[in-house]
Amino acid sequence: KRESGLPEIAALRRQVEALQWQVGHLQRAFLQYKKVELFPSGRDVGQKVFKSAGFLKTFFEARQVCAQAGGQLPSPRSAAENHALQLLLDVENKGAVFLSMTDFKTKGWFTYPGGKPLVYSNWAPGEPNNDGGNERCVEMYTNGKWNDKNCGVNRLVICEF
Ligand code: 293
Ligand code: CA
Repeated sequence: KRESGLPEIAALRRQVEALQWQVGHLQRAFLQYKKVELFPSGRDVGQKVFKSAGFLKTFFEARQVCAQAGGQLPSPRSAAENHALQLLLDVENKGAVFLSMTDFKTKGWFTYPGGKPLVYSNWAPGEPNNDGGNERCVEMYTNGKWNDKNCGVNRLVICEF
Protein backbone atom coordinates (compact mmCIF):
# COMPACT_ATOMS: atom_id res chain seq x y z
CA LYS A 1 0.00 0.00 0.00
CA ARG A 2 1.26 3.45 -1.00
CA GLU A 3 2.17 5.65 2.00
CA SER A 4 2.70 9.41 1.69
CA GLY A 5 5.67 10.87 3.47
CA LEU A 6 3.36 13.43 5.13
CA PRO A 7 1.63 12.10 8.27
CA GLU A 8 -1.38 14.38 7.60
CA ILE A 9 -1.92 12.73 4.19
CA ALA A 10 -1.63 9.25 5.69
CA ALA A 11 -4.22 10.17 8.33
CA LEU A 12 -6.55 11.54 5.63
CA ARG A 13 -6.17 8.30 3.63
CA ARG A 14 -7.22 6.27 6.65
CA GLN A 15 -10.22 8.55 7.20
CA VAL A 16 -11.34 8.27 3.58
CA GLU A 17 -11.02 4.47 3.70
CA ALA A 18 -13.07 4.36 6.92
CA LEU A 19 -15.75 6.59 5.32
CA GLN A 20 -15.84 4.39 2.19
CA TRP A 21 -16.46 1.35 4.36
CA GLN A 22 -19.18 3.16 6.34
CA VAL A 23 -20.98 4.38 3.17
CA GLY A 24 -20.88 0.85 1.72
CA HIS A 25 -22.28 -0.53 4.96
CA LEU A 26 -25.08 2.10 4.97
CA GLN A 27 -25.95 1.34 1.34
CA ARG A 28 -26.31 -2.39 2.04
CA ALA A 29 -28.25 -1.81 5.25
CA PHE A 30 -30.57 0.72 3.51
CA LEU A 31 -31.36 -1.65 0.61
CA GLN A 32 -32.25 -4.38 3.10
CA TYR A 33 -34.40 -2.00 5.15
CA LYS A 34 -36.18 -0.82 1.98
CA LYS A 35 -37.10 -4.40 1.00
CA VAL A 36 -38.43 -5.12 4.48
CA GLU A 37 -40.38 -1.85 4.60
CA LEU A 38 -41.99 -2.26 1.13
CA PHE A 39 -43.12 -5.82 1.82
CA PRO A 40 -45.98 -6.50 1.29
CA SER A 41 -47.96 -3.25 1.00
CA GLY A 42 -45.53 -0.72 -0.47
CA ARG A 43 -44.29 0.16 -3.94
CA ASP A 44 -41.46 2.47 -4.88
CA VAL A 45 -41.32 4.26 -8.20
CA GLY A 46 -38.48 6.71 -8.82
CA GLN A 47 -38.15 8.94 -5.75
CA LYS A 48 -41.71 8.16 -4.64
CA VAL A 49 -43.11 5.46 -2.34
CA PHE A 50 -46.78 4.41 -2.18
CA LYS A 51 -47.86 2.56 0.95
CA SER A 52 -51.25 1.10 1.77
CA ALA A 53 -52.81 1.67 5.20
CA GLY A 54 -54.91 -1.46 4.64
CA PHE A 55 -58.20 0.21 5.72
CA LEU A 56 -60.93 2.31 4.11
CA LYS A 57 -61.76 5.97 4.93
CA THR A 58 -63.52 8.99 3.42
CA PHE A 59 -61.39 11.47 1.46
CA PHE A 60 -61.05 13.89 4.40
CA GLU A 61 -60.16 11.16 6.90
CA ALA A 62 -57.71 9.59 4.44
CA ARG A 63 -56.05 12.97 3.81
CA GLN A 64 -55.63 13.42 7.58
CA VAL A 65 -54.22 9.90 8.00
CA CYS A 66 -51.56 10.55 5.34
CA ALA A 67 -50.69 14.03 6.65
CA GLN A 68 -50.33 12.64 10.18
CA ALA A 69 -47.87 10.05 8.85
CA GLY A 70 -45.81 12.79 7.16
CA GLY A 71 -47.08 11.92 3.67
CA GLN A 72 -49.95 12.89 1.43
CA LEU A 73 -52.61 11.27 -0.70
CA PRO A 74 -51.26 9.79 -3.96
CA SER A 75 -50.65 12.14 -6.90
CA PRO A 76 -49.58 9.91 -9.80
CA ARG A 77 -47.74 12.29 -12.14
CA SER A 78 -46.76 9.82 -14.90
CA ALA A 79 -47.81 6.51 -16.43
CA ALA A 80 -45.04 4.80 -14.41
CA GLU A 81 -46.35 6.22 -11.10
CA ASN A 82 -49.94 5.43 -12.09
CA HIS A 83 -48.92 1.84 -12.90
CA ALA A 84 -47.04 1.37 -9.61
CA LEU A 85 -50.11 2.56 -7.68
CA GLN A 86 -52.38 0.29 -9.74
CA LEU A 87 -50.19 -2.77 -8.95
CA LEU A 88 -50.51 -1.96 -5.25
CA LEU A 89 -54.31 -1.63 -5.56
CA ASP A 90 -54.34 -4.99 -7.32
CA VAL A 91 -52.51 -6.91 -4.56
CA GLU A 92 -54.41 -5.13 -1.77
CA ASN A 93 -57.72 -6.35 -3.24
CA LYS A 94 -59.77 -3.72 -1.35
CA GLY A 95 -61.16 -1.78 -4.28
CA ALA A 96 -60.52 1.78 -5.38
CA VAL A 97 -58.34 4.43 -3.71
CA PHE A 98 -58.68 8.20 -3.31
CA LEU A 99 -56.10 10.35 -5.08
CA SER A 100 -55.01 13.79 -3.78
CA MET A 101 -56.63 15.87 -6.49
CA THR A 102 -59.90 17.79 -6.12
CA ASP A 103 -61.88 20.49 -7.91
CA PHE A 104 -62.77 22.26 -4.62
CA LYS A 105 -61.63 25.66 -5.89
CA THR A 106 -63.16 25.58 -9.37
CA LYS A 107 -65.82 22.98 -10.15
CA GLY A 108 -64.74 20.80 -13.08
CA TRP A 109 -61.07 21.91 -12.82
CA PHE A 110 -59.08 19.27 -10.93
CA THR A 111 -55.78 20.32 -9.36
CA TYR A 112 -53.13 19.01 -6.95
CA PRO A 113 -53.46 20.05 -3.27
CA GLY A 114 -51.37 23.19 -3.90
CA GLY A 115 -53.71 24.28 -6.71
CA LYS A 116 -51.40 23.47 -9.64
CA PRO A 117 -52.97 21.94 -12.77
CA LEU A 118 -52.54 18.23 -13.58
CA VAL A 119 -49.40 17.23 -15.49
CA TYR A 120 -50.81 13.73 -16.12
CA SER A 121 -54.28 12.18 -16.07
CA ASN A 122 -55.82 8.78 -16.76
CA TRP A 123 -59.58 9.40 -16.72
CA ALA A 124 -61.90 6.50 -17.50
CA PRO A 125 -63.97 7.08 -20.66
CA GLY A 126 -66.63 9.73 -20.01
CA GLU A 127 -64.95 10.99 -16.80
CA PRO A 128 -64.95 13.34 -15.01
CA ASN A 129 -68.75 13.50 -15.27
CA ASN A 130 -69.73 15.06 -11.90
CA ASP A 131 -72.40 12.38 -11.54
CA GLY A 132 -75.22 13.57 -9.31
CA GLY A 133 -73.63 17.03 -9.22
CA ASN A 134 -71.30 16.45 -6.25
CA GLU A 135 -68.15 14.65 -7.36
CA ARG A 136 -65.25 16.85 -6.18
CA CYS A 137 -62.73 14.03 -5.42
CA VAL A 138 -60.92 11.48 -7.62
CA GLU A 139 -60.69 7.72 -7.16
CA MET A 140 -58.44 5.30 -9.02
CA TYR A 141 -60.17 2.07 -10.03
CA THR A 142 -58.29 -1.22 -9.74
CA ASN A 143 -57.76 -1.03 -13.53
CA GLY A 144 -55.76 2.20 -13.03
CA LYS A 145 -58.39 4.47 -14.58
CA TRP A 146 -59.61 7.59 -12.74
CA ASN A 147 -63.16 8.61 -11.84
CA ASP A 148 -64.41 11.75 -10.16
CA LYS A 149 -66.29 10.63 -7.07
CA ASN A 150 -68.17 11.93 -4.04
CA CYS A 151 -65.58 12.63 -1.30
CA GLY A 152 -67.77 11.10 1.40
CA VAL A 153 -67.58 7.47 0.33
CA ASN A 154 -65.09 5.07 1.92
CA ARG A 155 -62.07 4.06 -0.12
CA LEU A 156 -58.79 2.23 0.54
CA VAL A 157 -56.19 4.59 2.04
CA ILE A 158 -52.83 4.69 0.30
CA CYS A 159 -50.31 7.41 1.10
CA GLU A 160 -47.48 8.82 -0.94
CA PHE A 161 -44.11 9.53 0.68
C1 293 B 1 -72.73 7.34 -14.00
C2 293 B 1 -72.42 6.73 -15.35
C3 293 B 1 -71.45 5.58 -15.17
C4 293 B 1 -70.20 6.07 -14.40
C5 293 B 1 -70.60 6.71 -13.09
C6 293 B 1 -69.40 7.30 -12.35
C7 293 B 1 -69.76 7.78 -10.98
O1 293 B 1 -73.43 6.43 -13.18
O2 293 B 1 -71.04 5.11 -16.44
O3 293 B 1 -69.36 4.99 -14.18
O4 293 B 1 -71.53 7.74 -13.34
O5 293 B 1 -68.88 8.38 -13.11
O6 293 B 1 -68.75 8.52 -10.41
CA1 CA C 1 -67.66 10.20 -12.00
